Amino acid sequence: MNNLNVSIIGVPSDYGQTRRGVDMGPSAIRYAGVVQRLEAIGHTVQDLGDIHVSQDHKENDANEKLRNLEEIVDVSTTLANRVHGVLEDKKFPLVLGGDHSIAIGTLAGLGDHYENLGVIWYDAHADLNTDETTPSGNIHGMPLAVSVGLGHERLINIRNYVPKVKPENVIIIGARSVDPGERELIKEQGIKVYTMHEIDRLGMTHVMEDAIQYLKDRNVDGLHLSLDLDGLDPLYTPGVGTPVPGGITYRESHLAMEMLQESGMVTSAEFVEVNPILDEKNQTANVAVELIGSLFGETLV
Ligand code: 4U7
Ligand code: MN
Ligand code: MN
Ligand code: MN
Repeated sequence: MNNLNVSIIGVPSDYGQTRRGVDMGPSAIRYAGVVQRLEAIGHTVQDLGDIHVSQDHKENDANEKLRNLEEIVDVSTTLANRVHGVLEDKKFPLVLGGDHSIAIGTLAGLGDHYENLGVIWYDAHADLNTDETTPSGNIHGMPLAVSVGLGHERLINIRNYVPKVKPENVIIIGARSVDPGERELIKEQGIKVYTMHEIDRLGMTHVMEDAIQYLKDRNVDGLHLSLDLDGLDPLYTPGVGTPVPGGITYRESHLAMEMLQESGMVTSAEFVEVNPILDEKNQTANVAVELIGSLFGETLV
């Protein structure tokens, strides 16, 4: 798959958390050369630009358990329709964030195009909080729960169907900061998780072989990669809002992307949480673009 038609969608939203700057993620990733990188591999790339995101940030949101709910419903709805349109045009959607709340929109645009979508959630966090369990009120900690149909009804009903993905078709990779409510959901919903423990113990090769086989056994007819740059150790990707030490290495991450490429299963992807204000010389956006290179078929020789 070295001649895909890739459509890039930027989502300059920081409404899912409280640190400004992650809205500049799409610019930082473009500046790091994403379009040229994909074209050099042989893909045809169309940059659709950024979707419209309002910029009226409130000082104090009345809704402490669902900060910026209205804005996030707006962004998600616009993004979902854009992503769905890209699929109907038979193109590969590549979404650039923005904080991880944007995945609510991405998955709402994908889920009704497939019968049995699979999702790989590459992240230090599980993003399985709801307005009832959230310790922060930040919606970027909720998108995976929302996508499996749990949480506020405004969020789960984007594009009017629930859920966007079956919980048993979801695999989390890289988890090392999981809240009590999220642990319960993982058990209750049967979500597959490879924490840092499994990555240390089995090695990334084994983890990815298992993950790919699991999704094949489940007969998924599409596979979305949602990659939060905080899945990597902050040593490699310091420009993220919620860094957690003890993360996935740079090489392990390339290996994971290369194995996903080899599987031929990935049908959409998003790269989120790049915050250039917290970064060092655009290092985090550069890593994002390098990983995109491996995911889309770049080889070393
Ligand atoms: B990210 C957190 F409490 N779980 O809900 C929360 F630790 O998209 C963090 O993965 C969420 O970066 C991190 O606020 C969301 C917290
Ligand atoms: Mn995340
Ligand atoms: Mn349709
Ligand atoms: Mn995270």
